[in-house]
Amino acid sequence: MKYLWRLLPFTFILLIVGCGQQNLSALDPQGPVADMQFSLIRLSLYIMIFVIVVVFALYLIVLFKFRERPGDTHIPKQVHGNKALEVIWTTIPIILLLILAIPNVMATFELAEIDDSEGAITIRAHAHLFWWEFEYPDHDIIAGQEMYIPTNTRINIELESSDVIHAFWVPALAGKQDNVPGITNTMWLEAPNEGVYLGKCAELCGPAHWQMDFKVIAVDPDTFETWAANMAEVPYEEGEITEYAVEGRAIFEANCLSCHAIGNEGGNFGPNLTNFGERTVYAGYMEATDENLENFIRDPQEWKPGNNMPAFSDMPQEDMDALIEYLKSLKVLD
Ligand code: HEC
Ligand SMILES: [Cu+2]
Repeated sequence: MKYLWRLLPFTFILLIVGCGQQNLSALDPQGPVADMQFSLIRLSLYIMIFVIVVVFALYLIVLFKFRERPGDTHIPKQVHGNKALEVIWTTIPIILLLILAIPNVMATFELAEIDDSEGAITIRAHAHLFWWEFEYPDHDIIAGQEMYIPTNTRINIELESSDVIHAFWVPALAGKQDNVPGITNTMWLEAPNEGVYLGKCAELCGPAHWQMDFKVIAVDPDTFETWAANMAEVPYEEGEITEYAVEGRAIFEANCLSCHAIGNEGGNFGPNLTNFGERTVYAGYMEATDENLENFIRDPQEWKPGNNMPAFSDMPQEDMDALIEYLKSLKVLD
Protein backbone atom coordinates (compact mmCIF):
# COMPACT_ATOMS: atom_id res chain seq x y z
CA MET A 1 0.00 0.00 0.00
CA LYS A 2 2.80 2.33 0.99
CA TYR A 3 4.36 2.10 -2.47
CA LEU A 4 1.12 2.31 -4.42
CA TRP A 5 1.74 5.98 -5.23
CA ARG A 6 4.61 4.85 -7.43
CA LEU A 7 1.99 3.56 -9.85
CA LEU A 8 0.69 7.10 -10.32
CA PRO A 9 2.92 7.95 -13.31
CA PHE A 10 1.62 4.87 -15.09
CA THR A 11 -1.99 6.02 -14.68
CA PHE A 12 -1.02 9.27 -16.35
CA ILE A 13 0.60 7.35 -19.19
CA LEU A 14 -2.64 5.41 -19.66
CA LEU A 15 -4.60 8.67 -19.72
CA ILE A 16 -2.29 10.19 -22.31
CA VAL A 17 -2.42 7.06 -24.47
CA GLY A 18 -6.23 7.29 -24.25
CA CYS A 19 -6.04 10.71 -25.92
CA GLY A 20 -4.63 9.13 -29.06
CA GLN A 21 -7.59 6.83 -29.67
CA GLN A 22 -9.92 6.89 -32.67
CA ASN A 23 -7.76 9.06 -34.90
CA LEU A 24 -8.39 12.02 -32.67
CA SER A 25 -4.83 13.12 -32.06
CA ALA A 26 -2.98 16.05 -33.61
CA LEU A 27 0.21 14.28 -32.51
CA ASP A 28 -0.46 11.46 -34.98
CA PRO A 29 -0.82 13.60 -38.10
CA GLN A 30 -2.39 12.15 -41.26
CA GLY A 31 -1.91 14.05 -44.48
CA PRO A 32 -0.12 17.22 -45.60
CA VAL A 33 -2.05 19.81 -43.57
CA ALA A 34 -1.74 17.94 -40.27
CA ASP A 35 1.94 17.26 -41.04
CA MET A 36 2.63 20.94 -41.60
CA GLN A 37 0.83 21.89 -38.38
CA PHE A 38 2.62 19.19 -36.43
CA SER A 39 6.00 20.45 -37.63
CA LEU A 40 5.05 23.96 -36.40
CA ILE A 41 4.09 22.48 -33.02
CA ARG A 42 7.50 20.78 -32.90
CA LEU A 43 9.34 23.95 -33.91
CA SER A 44 7.76 25.97 -31.10
CA LEU A 45 8.37 23.13 -28.66
CA TYR A 46 12.10 23.04 -29.53
CA ILE A 47 12.39 26.80 -29.13
CA MET A 48 10.65 26.63 -25.76
CA ILE A 49 12.93 23.83 -24.60
CA PHE A 50 15.96 25.88 -25.68
CA VAL A 51 14.72 28.93 -23.74
CA ILE A 52 13.94 26.86 -20.64
CA VAL A 53 17.36 25.16 -20.68
CA VAL A 54 19.27 28.45 -21.08
CA VAL A 55 17.25 30.31 -18.44
CA PHE A 56 17.50 27.50 -15.90
CA ALA A 57 21.23 27.05 -16.54
CA LEU A 58 21.86 30.77 -15.92
CA TYR A 59 19.64 30.65 -12.86
CA LEU A 60 21.53 27.71 -11.34
CA ILE A 61 24.93 29.21 -12.14
CA VAL A 62 24.01 32.49 -10.48
CA LEU A 63 22.46 30.68 -7.53
CA PHE A 64 25.63 28.75 -6.77
CA LYS A 65 28.30 31.21 -7.83
CA PHE A 66 26.96 34.19 -5.92
CA ARG A 67 25.51 32.46 -2.88
CA GLU A 68 26.26 33.79 0.60
CA ARG A 69 29.32 32.16 2.10
CA PRO A 70 30.29 31.93 5.81
CA GLY A 71 32.26 35.01 6.74
CA ASP A 72 30.68 37.31 4.10
CA THR A 73 30.38 40.65 5.81
CA HIS A 74 28.93 43.10 3.35
CA ILE A 75 26.46 43.01 0.45
CA PRO A 76 27.98 42.58 -3.05
CA LYS A 77 28.61 45.45 -5.42
CA GLN A 78 25.26 46.66 -6.85
CA VAL A 79 25.12 47.07 -10.66
CA HIS A 80 22.45 47.90 -13.18
CA GLY A 81 22.18 49.14 -16.74
CA ASN A 82 24.70 46.98 -18.59
CA LYS A 83 24.19 48.07 -22.20
CA ALA A 84 25.76 45.01 -23.83
CA LEU A 85 23.64 42.61 -21.79
CA GLU A 86 20.45 44.58 -22.46
CA VAL A 87 21.09 44.44 -26.20
CA ILE A 88 21.79 40.69 -26.10
CA TRP A 89 18.71 39.73 -24.19
CA THR A 90 16.50 41.91 -26.34
CA THR A 91 17.94 40.61 -29.60
CA ILE A 92 17.81 36.88 -28.82
CA PRO A 93 14.03 36.84 -28.15
CA ILE A 94 13.43 38.92 -31.30
CA ILE A 95 15.36 36.37 -33.34
CA LEU A 96 13.51 33.47 -31.69
CA LEU A 97 10.13 35.13 -32.35
CA LEU A 98 11.08 35.68 -35.99
CA ILE A 99 12.07 32.02 -36.37
CA LEU A 100 8.66 31.17 -34.96
CA ALA A 101 6.64 33.80 -36.82
CA ILE A 102 7.87 33.44 -40.39
CA PRO A 103 6.91 29.77 -40.96
CA ASN A 104 3.68 30.28 -38.97
CA VAL A 105 2.50 33.22 -41.06
CA MET A 106 3.45 31.44 -44.30
CA ALA A 107 1.54 28.32 -43.23
CA THR A 108 -1.50 30.37 -42.17
CA PHE A 109 -1.84 31.78 -45.68
CA GLU A 110 -1.11 28.50 -47.38
CA LEU A 111 -3.70 26.64 -45.33
CA ALA A 112 -6.49 29.12 -46.11
CA GLU A 113 -5.91 28.99 -49.84
CA ILE A 114 -8.66 27.60 -52.05
CA ASP A 115 -6.95 25.68 -54.83
CA ASP A 116 -9.34 24.96 -57.70
CA SER A 117 -6.93 22.79 -59.62
CA GLU A 118 -8.36 19.75 -61.32
CA GLY A 119 -9.59 16.97 -59.10
CA ALA A 120 -10.07 19.18 -56.06
CA ILE A 121 -13.44 18.92 -54.35
CA THR A 122 -15.30 21.68 -52.54
CA ILE A 123 -17.38 20.93 -49.47
CA ARG A 124 -19.41 23.50 -47.56
CA ALA A 125 -19.42 22.60 -43.90
CA HIS A 126 -22.43 24.28 -42.29
CA ALA A 127 -22.51 24.17 -38.52
CA HIS A 128 -25.86 24.13 -36.71
CA LEU A 129 -26.82 23.85 -33.05
CA PHE A 130 -25.77 20.92 -32.59
CA TRP A 131 -25.05 19.08 -35.79
CA TRP A 132 -23.09 19.29 -39.05
CA GLU A 133 -24.29 19.56 -42.61
CA PHE A 134 -21.91 18.86 -45.51
CA GLU A 135 -22.90 20.27 -48.87
CA TYR A 136 -21.11 19.07 -52.02
CA PRO A 137 -21.86 21.76 -54.65
CA ASP A 138 -20.02 19.84 -57.41
CA HIS A 139 -22.19 16.77 -56.84
CA ASP A 140 -25.35 18.59 -55.81
CA ILE A 141 -25.80 16.55 -52.65
CA ILE A 142 -26.06 17.18 -48.93
CA ALA A 143 -24.90 14.83 -46.18
CA GLY A 144 -25.51 14.97 -42.45
CA GLN A 145 -22.95 14.34 -39.68
CA GLU A 146 -20.52 12.33 -41.81
CA MET A 147 -18.24 13.93 -44.38
CA TYR A 148 -17.21 11.35 -46.96
CA ILE A 149 -14.09 12.26 -48.92
CA PRO A 150 -11.94 10.48 -51.50
CA THR A 151 -8.38 9.68 -50.41
CA ASN A 152 -5.42 11.61 -51.85
CA THR A 153 -7.66 14.41 -53.07
CA ARG A 154 -7.50 18.03 -52.12
CA ILE A 155 -10.67 18.90 -50.21
CA ASN A 156 -11.40 22.62 -50.09
CA ILE A 157 -13.70 23.42 -47.20
CA GLU A 158 -15.91 26.48 -46.84
CA LEU A 159 -16.98 26.96 -43.24
CA GLU A 160 -20.35 28.50 -42.47
CA SER A 161 -22.70 28.69 -39.52
CA SER A 162 -26.46 29.19 -39.33
CA ASP A 163 -26.58 30.37 -35.73
CA VAL A 164 -23.65 30.89 -33.33
CA ILE A 165 -19.89 30.45 -33.65
CA HIS A 166 -18.79 26.82 -33.94
CA ALA A 167 -15.41 25.41 -34.96
CA PHE A 168 -14.58 22.62 -37.36
CA TRP A 169 -11.86 20.38 -35.96
CA VAL A 170 -10.56 17.05 -37.22
CA PRO A 171 -7.38 16.75 -35.14
CA ALA A 172 -5.69 14.00 -37.16
CA LEU A 173 -6.28 15.79 -40.49
CA ALA A 174 -6.28 19.54 -39.81
CA GLY A 175 -6.31 22.09 -37.02
CA LYS A 176 -9.48 23.87 -35.96
CA GLN A 177 -11.04 26.77 -37.81
CA ASP A 178 -14.12 28.78 -36.77
CA ASN A 179 -17.56 28.63 -38.41
CA VAL A 180 -18.77 32.22 -37.99
CA PRO A 181 -22.31 33.35 -38.94
CA GLY A 182 -22.22 35.67 -41.95
CA ILE A 183 -18.59 34.94 -42.80
CA THR A 184 -17.14 32.16 -44.93
CA ASN A 185 -13.78 30.92 -43.66
CA THR A 186 -11.79 28.57 -45.84
CA MET A 187 -9.40 25.72 -45.20
CA TRP A 188 -8.36 22.51 -46.89
CA LEU A 189 -7.27 19.02 -46.00
CA GLU A 190 -6.19 15.83 -47.63
CA ALA A 191 -6.28 12.26 -46.30
CA PRO A 192 -3.67 9.85 -47.70
CA ASN A 193 -5.19 6.82 -45.95
CA GLU A 194 -8.69 5.37 -45.89
CA GLY A 195 -10.24 5.55 -42.47
CA VAL A 196 -12.64 7.21 -40.09
CA TYR A 197 -11.36 10.45 -38.57
CA LEU A 198 -13.18 11.85 -35.59
CA GLY A 199 -14.22 15.49 -35.69
CA LYS A 200 -15.46 17.81 -32.98
CA CYS A 201 -17.00 21.21 -32.60
CA ALA A 202 -14.17 23.11 -30.93
CA GLU A 203 -16.01 26.27 -29.89
CA LEU A 204 -18.28 26.25 -26.85
CA CYS A 205 -21.65 26.79 -28.56
CA GLY A 206 -24.35 25.73 -26.09
CA PRO A 207 -25.53 22.98 -23.74
CA ALA A 208 -25.02 20.11 -26.22
CA HIS A 209 -21.68 21.44 -27.52
CA TRP A 210 -19.82 18.35 -26.32
CA GLN A 211 -22.17 16.11 -28.30
CA MET A 212 -21.57 17.96 -31.56
CA ASP A 213 -19.22 15.32 -32.93
CA PHE A 214 -18.89 14.37 -36.57
CA LYS A 215 -16.79 12.07 -38.71
CA VAL A 216 -14.64 12.44 -41.77
CA ILE A 217 -14.74 9.15 -43.65
CA ALA A 218 -11.99 8.77 -46.24
CA VAL A 219 -12.70 6.13 -48.90
CA ASP A 220 -11.03 5.29 -52.20
CA PRO A 221 -12.09 7.60 -55.07
CA ASP A 222 -14.29 4.96 -56.77
CA THR A 223 -16.22 4.27 -53.60
CA PHE A 224 -16.60 8.00 -53.15
CA GLU A 225 -18.14 8.41 -56.63
CA THR A 226 -20.58 5.55 -55.92
CA TRP A 227 -21.46 7.14 -52.61
CA ALA A 228 -22.03 10.58 -54.14
CA ALA A 229 -24.15 9.21 -57.01
CA ASN A 230 -26.33 7.17 -54.64
CA MET A 231 -26.71 10.05 -52.20
CA ALA A 232 -28.40 12.01 -54.99
CA GLU A 233 -30.54 9.23 -56.34
CA VAL A 234 -32.55 7.91 -53.39
CA PRO A 235 -32.06 4.23 -54.18
CA TYR A 236 -35.02 3.04 -52.11
CA GLU A 237 -37.57 1.92 -54.64
CA GLU A 238 -40.25 -0.62 -53.70
CA GLY A 239 -38.68 -4.05 -53.48
CA GLU A 240 -35.30 -2.74 -52.33
CA ILE A 241 -36.41 -2.43 -48.73
CA THR A 242 -38.66 -4.74 -46.68
CA GLU A 243 -42.42 -4.24 -46.63
CA TYR A 244 -42.12 -3.36 -43.00
CA ALA A 245 -39.66 -0.61 -43.87
CA VAL A 246 -42.06 0.65 -46.55
CA GLU A 247 -44.65 1.07 -43.78
CA GLY A 248 -42.02 3.00 -41.83
CA ARG A 249 -41.38 5.20 -44.84
CA ALA A 250 -45.00 6.36 -44.86
CA ILE A 251 -44.66 7.34 -41.20
CA PHE A 252 -41.39 9.11 -42.00
CA GLU A 253 -42.93 11.02 -44.89
CA ALA A 254 -45.84 12.15 -42.73
CA ASN A 255 -43.79 13.22 -39.70
CA CYS A 256 -40.16 13.75 -40.53
CA LEU A 257 -39.53 14.49 -44.23
CA SER A 258 -40.33 18.18 -43.81
CA CYS A 259 -37.10 18.54 -41.81
CA HIS A 260 -35.02 15.54 -42.87
CA ALA A 261 -34.33 15.11 -46.58
CA ILE A 262 -33.79 11.73 -48.20
CA GLY A 263 -31.72 12.28 -51.33
CA ASN A 264 -32.70 15.73 -52.53
CA GLU A 265 -36.32 15.37 -51.40
CA GLY A 266 -37.46 16.95 -48.17
CA GLY A 267 -36.39 19.75 -45.88
CA ASN A 268 -32.95 20.55 -44.56
CA PHE A 269 -33.84 21.88 -41.14
CA GLY A 270 -32.35 18.70 -39.65
CA PRO A 271 -29.60 16.34 -40.85
CA ASN A 272 -30.00 14.68 -44.24
CA LEU A 273 -30.75 11.01 -43.49
CA THR A 274 -30.14 9.42 -46.93
CA ASN A 275 -27.43 7.11 -45.56
CA PHE A 276 -28.62 6.99 -41.96
CA GLY A 277 -28.43 3.16 -41.91
CA GLU A 278 -24.65 3.46 -42.26
CA ARG A 279 -24.17 5.73 -39.23
CA THR A 280 -22.05 4.23 -36.46
CA VAL A 281 -23.35 6.76 -33.94
CA TYR A 282 -26.71 8.50 -33.73
CA ALA A 283 -27.21 12.21 -33.15
CA GLY A 284 -23.44 12.70 -33.18
CA TYR A 285 -22.60 10.70 -30.09
CA MET A 286 -25.05 7.91 -29.15
CA GLU A 287 -24.08 4.31 -29.74
CA ALA A 288 -26.09 3.05 -32.74
CA THR A 289 -28.71 0.84 -31.08
CA ASP A 290 -32.48 0.65 -31.68
CA GLU A 291 -33.09 1.59 -28.09
CA ASN A 292 -30.99 4.77 -28.34
CA LEU A 293 -32.68 5.71 -31.60
CA GLU A 294 -36.15 5.32 -30.09
CA ASN A 295 -35.14 7.23 -26.97
CA PHE A 296 -33.80 10.10 -29.06
CA ILE A 297 -36.88 10.32 -31.30
CA ARG A 298 -39.26 10.19 -28.32
CA ASP A 299 -37.38 12.78 -26.25
CA PRO A 300 -34.52 14.58 -28.04
CA GLN A 301 -34.08 17.15 -25.22
CA GLU A 302 -33.30 14.43 -22.73
CA TRP A 303 -30.38 13.24 -24.87
CA LYS A 304 -29.16 16.46 -26.44
CA PRO A 305 -30.25 19.49 -24.40
CA GLY A 306 -31.20 22.56 -26.42
CA ASN A 307 -31.32 20.86 -29.82
CA ASN A 308 -34.00 21.76 -32.40
CA MET A 309 -35.70 18.42 -33.01
CA PRO A 310 -39.32 18.13 -31.75
CA ALA A 311 -40.28 15.22 -29.45
CA PHE A 312 -42.39 12.33 -30.74
CA SER A 313 -43.19 10.94 -27.30
CA ASP A 314 -46.72 9.77 -28.21
CA MET A 315 -45.89 7.79 -31.33
CA PRO A 316 -47.55 4.32 -31.14
CA GLN A 317 -45.02 1.53 -30.61
CA GLU A 318 -45.78 -0.28 -33.88
CA ASP A 319 -45.27 2.94 -35.84
CA MET A 320 -42.00 3.54 -34.01
CA ASP A 321 -40.75 0.03 -34.77
CA ALA A 322 -41.57 0.36 -38.48
CA LEU A 323 -39.96 3.80 -38.57
CA ILE A 324 -36.76 2.45 -37.01
CA GLU A 325 -36.75 -0.44 -39.50
CA TYR A 326 -36.98 2.12 -42.32
CA LEU A 327 -34.26 4.38 -40.91
CA LYS A 328 -31.87 1.45 -40.58
CA SER A 329 -32.53 0.40 -44.18
CA LEU A 330 -31.24 3.74 -45.50
CA LYS A 331 -27.90 2.68 -46.99
CA VAL A 332 -26.11 3.86 -50.09
CA LEU A 333 -22.90 1.86 -50.10
CA ASP A 334 -24.01 -1.80 -50.03
C1 HEC B 1 -38.93 20.44 -36.96
C2 HEC B 1 -37.92 19.70 -37.67
C3 HEC B 1 -37.74 18.21 -37.37
C4 HEC B 1 -38.67 17.23 -37.46
C5 HEC B 1 -40.15 17.34 -37.86
C6 HEC B 1 -37.97 16.00 -37.16
N1 HEC B 1 -36.66 16.26 -36.86
FE1 HEC B 1 -35.24 14.88 -36.45
N2 HEC B 1 -33.88 16.34 -36.19
C7 HEC B 1 -34.13 17.69 -36.33
C8 HEC B 1 -32.94 18.40 -36.00
C9 HEC B 1 -32.77 19.92 -36.01
C10 HEC B 1 -31.98 17.45 -35.66
C11 HEC B 1 -30.54 17.69 -35.21
C12 HEC B 1 -30.49 17.60 -33.72
C13 HEC B 1 -29.08 17.72 -33.19
O1 HEC B 1 -28.35 16.74 -33.32
O2 HEC B 1 -28.76 18.78 -32.68
C14 HEC B 1 -32.59 16.16 -35.80
C15 HEC B 1 -31.93 14.95 -35.59
C16 HEC B 1 -32.48 13.71 -35.84
C17 HEC B 1 -31.77 12.47 -35.79
C18 HEC B 1 -30.29 12.27 -35.56
C19 HEC B 1 -29.67 12.34 -36.93
C20 HEC B 1 -28.27 11.88 -37.10
O3 HEC B 1 -27.75 12.14 -38.19
O4 HEC B 1 -27.67 11.27 -36.23
C21 HEC B 1 -32.68 11.49 -36.08
C22 HEC B 1 -32.42 10.00 -36.17
C23 HEC B 1 -33.93 12.13 -36.29
N3 HEC B 1 -33.79 13.49 -36.15
C24 HEC B 1 -35.09 11.46 -36.60
C25 HEC B 1 -36.31 12.06 -36.82
C26 HEC B 1 -37.52 11.33 -37.07
C27 HEC B 1 -37.60 9.83 -37.16
C28 HEC B 1 -38.49 12.25 -37.22
C29 HEC B 1 -39.95 12.00 -37.48
C30 HEC B 1 -40.62 11.13 -36.56
C31 HEC B 1 -37.88 13.57 -37.07
N4 HEC B 1 -36.57 13.41 -36.82
C32 HEC B 1 -38.56 14.76 -37.18
C33 HEC B 1 -35.31 18.28 -36.74
C34 HEC B 1 -36.49 17.60 -36.97
CU1 LIG C 1 -20.81 23.83 -31.98
